[in-house]
Amino acid sequence: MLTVWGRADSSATARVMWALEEACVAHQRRDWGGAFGGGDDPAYRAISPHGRIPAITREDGFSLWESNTIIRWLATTCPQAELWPAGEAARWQAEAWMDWSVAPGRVIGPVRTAYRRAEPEPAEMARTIRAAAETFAVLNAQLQGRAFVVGDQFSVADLALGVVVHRWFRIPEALARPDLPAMEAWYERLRARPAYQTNVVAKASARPQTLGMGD
Ligand SMILES: N[C@@H](CCC(=O)N[C@@H](CS)C(=O)NCC(=O)O)C(=O)O
Repeated sequence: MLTVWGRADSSATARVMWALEEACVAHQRRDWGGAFGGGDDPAYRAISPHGRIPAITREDGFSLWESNTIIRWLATTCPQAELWPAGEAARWQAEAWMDWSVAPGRVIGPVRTAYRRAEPEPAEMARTIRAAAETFAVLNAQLQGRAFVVGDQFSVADLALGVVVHRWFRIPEALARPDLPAMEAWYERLRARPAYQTNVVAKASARPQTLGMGD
């Protein structure tokens, strides 16, 4: 059985848990990182060199770290899950969007920091939301006329980007988050997937003090 090391409310762990459930791969999760600690454990560092979560291990000694790399491994070792889009062009576009997925991850953090302050500053909130919206607008444009990130097939690209988008839509409306209609329609399609609900929506919402924007 595959073991995922990571706390459930971590975005990177949620991405891997979601992918495993989409691919119907048997797995168990061990709470790790954050308040659970373990990141500095030398045995854990041997499988995750930076001590970050998540990592996966298998009884035969195989292990892997970095959530998008774990998703690539999963898509390759479980071809029946059809997580790689069909065709050369779509397959490599999916790789590109996966690599790009760090960009929205970077801009959502400052938004969260700004409105979690004891005394939030409107100018900082507006500036960080504007910067985030510019990045998410790129994804919105890509999703115009497409059901999923690289076409009509759900793929690794959706898995790489779906978690951070949940954080975007958790920004309260009152903070003037601009409308991104194609991205919103895609988000609704993701929300209709049970594995997304269980591993992303439900887990992020478990931390109301952060308005559902766990890290
Ligand atoms: N690029 C890495 C990011 C890993 C990462 O920064 N994980 C965070 C949680 S989302 C972490 O380990 N934080 C420290 C901790 O939880 O102890 C990935 O996608 O796996």
